[in-house]
Amino acid sequence: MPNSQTSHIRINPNRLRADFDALSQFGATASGGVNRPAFSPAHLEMRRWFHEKARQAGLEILSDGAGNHSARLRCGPDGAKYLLMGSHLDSVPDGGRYDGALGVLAALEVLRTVQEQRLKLPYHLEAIDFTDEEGTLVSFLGSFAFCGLLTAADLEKPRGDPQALAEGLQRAGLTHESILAARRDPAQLAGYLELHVEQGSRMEKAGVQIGAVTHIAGIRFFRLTYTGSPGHGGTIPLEERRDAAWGASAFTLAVREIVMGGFPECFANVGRVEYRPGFFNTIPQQAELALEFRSPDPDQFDRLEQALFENAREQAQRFKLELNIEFIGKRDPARMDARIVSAVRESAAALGLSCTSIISRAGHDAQALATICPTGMIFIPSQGGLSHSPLEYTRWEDCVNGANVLLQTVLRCANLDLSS
Ligand code: HGY
Ligand code: MN
Ligand code: MN
Repeated sequence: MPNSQTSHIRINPNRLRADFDALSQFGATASGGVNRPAFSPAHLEMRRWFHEKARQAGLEILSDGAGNHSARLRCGPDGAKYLLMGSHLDSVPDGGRYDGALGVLAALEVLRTVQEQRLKLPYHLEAIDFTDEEGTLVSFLGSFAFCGLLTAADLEKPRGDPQALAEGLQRAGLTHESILAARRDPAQLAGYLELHVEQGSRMEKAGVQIGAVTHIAGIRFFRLTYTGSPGHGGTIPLEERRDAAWGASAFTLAVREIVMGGFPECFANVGRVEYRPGFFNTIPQQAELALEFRSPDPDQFDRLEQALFENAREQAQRFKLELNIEFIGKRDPARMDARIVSAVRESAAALGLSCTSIISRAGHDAQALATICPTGMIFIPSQGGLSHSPLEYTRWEDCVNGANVLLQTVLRCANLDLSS
């Protein structure tokens, strides 16, 4: 498989479209995007919607202690493993409609298509929605717990607001204990496939329809705090100040120069700077920065980290500040399973679609799953490369192409012995 009997099978684009439009209403913003941080009321409501859709389709429903939930189709022999597909239904604040949601809905659509066609596969199928991929609370909370990678410290010192995490868990009826016990036995998994929008402009610029992801860049995130002295912003001579804002600002600009100057494959972002006390007329005593940086390559990652922190310390010295660097978390670079990458390429070719190998610069649940089972990702183009924005857009025909490549890859994986 696919053989002459299955290579013509396609997902139902109208049903997928209806689901996509319905889902885009949850947390819809006036600017055309969505706002559904993990465990927000809009996020929990859309999860009930997913649950209901799966139930209507006659699929089994499964939830775990980390809030990951799935629809399951038994289409393999008794005792078979599950081939998992999915992504995430949460969004960044004021995000776009496609990031994550499309992958979950396409997975559900593949299950319904296989069910309607009464196909028998060597594995069962499961469409999963992972919790908090975007990290408004912890980052990859669901997929890390699922893969046994989450630690108690990740929950005790989350990257988001601890109060928001506590309240969210309460709303969702989950606890730290239930999350840490959510690990799935990898022996039950045949593999993991994720369809996602590229979130960059490489595919659009190259005019290519499908991306077969070969690697996913790693992410490291840190909190840096510069501490100086408070004082009157209108009276203390500038050369006598210990102004934390100066250290933070000089470092932020240096981040740009370091990456652009020596790390062409890498990215870095200072996504938030908070000054304390934070008044017009008081010198900032403290500046706290949220820093993350990304690399597809472990060696470059270490060199970049060294270069960034060397500069951070230089700025502290220059402005007579103290500096505290706190490690918050990391997502290691991941390699996709070569057999699945080939299956994606072959599926695209069989559907008459152009395909390129591509490295994912964004993070995905797939990089957690790659640590426990054969994993692959399918990309489709993002218009203008925009994502984490209400302007995120992918042409509908590309979404349908992606879902069909997902379906045909699922069928093609039946010819692979993914257990070896
Ligand atoms: O941050 C990321 O790369 C992803 O969108 N969560
Ligand atoms: Mn995503
Ligand atoms: Mn995202």
